[in-house]
Amino acid sequence: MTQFPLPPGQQLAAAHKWPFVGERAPGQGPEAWTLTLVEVSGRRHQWSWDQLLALPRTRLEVDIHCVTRWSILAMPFVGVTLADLLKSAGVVSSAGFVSFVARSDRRHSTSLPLADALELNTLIAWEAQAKPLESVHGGPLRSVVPGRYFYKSVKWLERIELLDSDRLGYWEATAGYHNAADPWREQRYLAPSLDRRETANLLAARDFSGLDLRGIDARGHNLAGLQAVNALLRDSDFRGCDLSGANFAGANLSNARLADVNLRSTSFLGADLEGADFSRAELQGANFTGASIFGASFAPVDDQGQVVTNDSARWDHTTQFDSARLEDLLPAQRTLFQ
Ligand SMILES: Nc1nc2c(c(=O)[nH]1)N[C@H]1C(S)=C(S)[C@@H](COP(=O)(O)O)O[C@H]1N2
Ligand SMILES: [Mo]
Repeated sequence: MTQFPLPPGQQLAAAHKWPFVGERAPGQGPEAWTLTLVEVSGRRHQWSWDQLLALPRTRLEVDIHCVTRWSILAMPFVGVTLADLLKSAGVVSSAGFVSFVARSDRRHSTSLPLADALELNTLIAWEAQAKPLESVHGGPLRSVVPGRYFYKSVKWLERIELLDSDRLGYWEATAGYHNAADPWREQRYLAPSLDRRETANLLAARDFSGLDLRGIDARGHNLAGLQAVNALLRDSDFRGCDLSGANFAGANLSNARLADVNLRSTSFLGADLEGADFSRAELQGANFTGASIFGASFAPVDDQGQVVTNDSARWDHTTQFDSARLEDLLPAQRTLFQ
């Protein structure tokens, strides 16, 4: 069911431009897709493709909320609910957790408390938008967990494991994604903790190159000329900084807060700027060539989802944008560049 307004910090993407995020293709395996369920006891159940299609079907309209700030409302999925799948196997489980495991090169997975997964109406889906699920979106089979950030929905689902104790998923274990992932509470990321002193030393040295400083709070500092090549700065907060002439080539600044920042002649060559906020920033001479700007904001949006042009970033002919990449902006943001 569609809920309005959007969860905090999310913006609408166009339904016909469903972005793909993360891994792009499944790993090798037998051609015929099967789904395996492993109980806590180790007991296994397996469904062939035909057996899956014969299970009770559910059509669900799911609001997709990606942690990099784009949402698509009411995406229609068809599949079998996790509850019906368990029922069909005669499994009544008191397991605490469920892990969804992908057939992918890195054995991608994600987990949830089993009670939450059931209550949220988790779907094992093979169809979206009335078509077989496309491979980039996890076809032939993916899990879909309504009411959680989309990283809780695994593409190329091949195994479901019931667990007594939780086993963190790939993004949760390696990249600090929040394990609870509730978009209404903005449970996006956990940052590694930097102590005050460490932060102060780093800010004074103005060299972040190659460092993992996710979530760093650098608000209001003079960081002109900062070197931050290939730095991991997701979810960092630079609001009100002077970052003129800084070098963020290859850096990950997804969801970074860059509102009210002086970014004159700053380089974002090939940087990941998904979900970053540039409201009211000065972008004269900045270079966005090769940067990924999906879900980035160049002006805040109001309650109606319209951009507040008065609070837009400022740029001119010396700002370098890839026109092709501007197509990736969410519809409301794109209007700024027309
Ligand atoms: N196997 C697998 N599943 C995955 C991922 C991944 O990298 N590998 N990324 C997750 C993330 S972060 C998101 S936002 C969604 C993206 O799904 P989409 O590409 O269909 O939009 O898949 C999730 N499931
Ligand atoms: Mo994501």
